[in-house]
Amino acid sequence: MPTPLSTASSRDRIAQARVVVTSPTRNFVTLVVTTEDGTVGIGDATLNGRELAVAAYLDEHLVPLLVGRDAGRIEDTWQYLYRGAYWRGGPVGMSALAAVDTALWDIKAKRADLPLHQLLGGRSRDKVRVYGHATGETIEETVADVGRLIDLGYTAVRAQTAVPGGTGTYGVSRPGEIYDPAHGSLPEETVWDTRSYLTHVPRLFEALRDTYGFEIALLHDVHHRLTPIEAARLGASLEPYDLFWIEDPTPAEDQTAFRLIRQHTRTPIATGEVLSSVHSVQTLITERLVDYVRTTVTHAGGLTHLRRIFDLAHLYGVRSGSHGATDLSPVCLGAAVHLDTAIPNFGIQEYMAHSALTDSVFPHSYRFADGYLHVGEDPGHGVHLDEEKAAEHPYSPAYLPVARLADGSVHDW
Ligand code: CS2
Ligand code: MG
Repeated sequence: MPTPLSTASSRDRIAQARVVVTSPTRNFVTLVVTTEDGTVGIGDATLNGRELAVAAYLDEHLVPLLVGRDAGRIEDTWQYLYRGAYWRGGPVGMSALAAVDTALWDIKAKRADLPLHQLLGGRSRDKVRVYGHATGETIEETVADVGRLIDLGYTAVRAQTAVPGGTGTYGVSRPGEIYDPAHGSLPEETVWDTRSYLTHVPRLFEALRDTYGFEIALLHDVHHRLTPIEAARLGASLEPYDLFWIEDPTPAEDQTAFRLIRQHTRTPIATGEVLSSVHSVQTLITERLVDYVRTTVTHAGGLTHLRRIFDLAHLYGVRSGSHGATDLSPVCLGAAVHLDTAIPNFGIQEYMAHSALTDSVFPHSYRFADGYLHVGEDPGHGVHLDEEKAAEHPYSPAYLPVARLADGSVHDW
């Protein structure tokens, strides 16, 4: 039987794969794969707060299997690393696999001298609609911040506001900083008050509709903090404000919880940013329990597997709404914009602009204009890594916060 090694001409083989960990504003893990003919492809493997686990998985367990393989056999490499591991899936393994997959698609597109979306079937749309983030300590501050995004051209905005009685509310940035919840060598501990939240959030959206009318699409992230019946109540109380979606109303891994939410509200639902496999969204999609699936390139096994998820979703009228927080590197966003451009059932793409420093370490050809991301026409996914600059910003430990209730017990953050 021919093996991948014996069928590849020597120039098609992977000569080297290296992991680069860098922290230009925040930590990123990047896999750099080089073929014998000198083509370089890169993939994002960043898992917020657990970065070095993925770096070690790549360094110790995947890189040794890659060297000498045919770089063109993307599907075979995916199956070999996924099924061959015996221990399948999980966020660490799937992020590592995603980086390999993304780098190999980058290489294939560069060697074909085509932008990646051409290999995924070509354009289904000219540009990719995105939503931005508005935050505030008070309803007034969030209303003003939504206005700032509208002025920047956004047609869709996610709105979060601090909740009276809580601390360090999810989604609210530190003064003068880009929103990034990961900080410090120990997790920050915040206090969560569900009752206060459930009465406060409808007031925010009432104020937003009073100020800006109904044309702007408004989104809200619940961040897995409610029980199914609480989520059902929130969805129903937000119906007058016509949200584009509520996101992660309950912990995403409990797929059947969404049945109960669905019975009680017509507010559209999105979930999936913490999920990494088609199997973890299968019930959500096939029972049409959600409207948008938020899995993304980096945490869901790369373009190969994410495409599989979105194809399943397409059969059931579910659309994509990929996670795009700044803890996913520009490499993830660049690859995602190609997939968003190509698939028939694209819904929306989350977009939080990276810092200028992050962008200088990862120069890229995608660009934001008038509320949309425009995919570049450079060969590959169009995102590069400046290794010299990356080396100036070494890894710096940072953890996501942990939420507790007033009685001190741990809650979902
Ligand atoms: C979030 C993220 O973007 C989102 O919707 O839920 O900000 C999330 O908290 C981080 O990506 C965690 O790493
Ligand atoms: Mg979210």
